[in-house]
Amino acid sequence: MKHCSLILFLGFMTLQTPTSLWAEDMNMDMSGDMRSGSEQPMEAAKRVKGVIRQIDRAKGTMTISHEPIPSLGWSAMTMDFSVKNPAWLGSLKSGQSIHFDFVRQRGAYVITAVK
Ligand SMILES: [Cu+2]
Repeated sequence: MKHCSLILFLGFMTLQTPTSLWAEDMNMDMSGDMRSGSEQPMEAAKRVKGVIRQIDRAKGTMTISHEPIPSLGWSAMTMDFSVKNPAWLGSLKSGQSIHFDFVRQRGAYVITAVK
């Protein structure tokens, strides 16, 4: 998670000047997420493969070791994801390999589908 955030932050800083030229148009479609002005639109879910390391059913989150995601500039890492429907956690267990889709929502990463 740490280096994801760092990369996003650096990406944001780098893009800040050119982005500001069209930020007003972008904000119309961006459901309030200030940082979505970077290269990937919020709506495009990313599909990735990973291994569940830990499940927190109380919080509705999972810790997952995911494979690299070149389109986000992420290398493989272990990080926390929220789950859109916490009921899914009931049929998952740590150690399990999954394919999942996720989006970034208000600074958190939310899994929208699990295969
Ligand atoms: Cu990550």
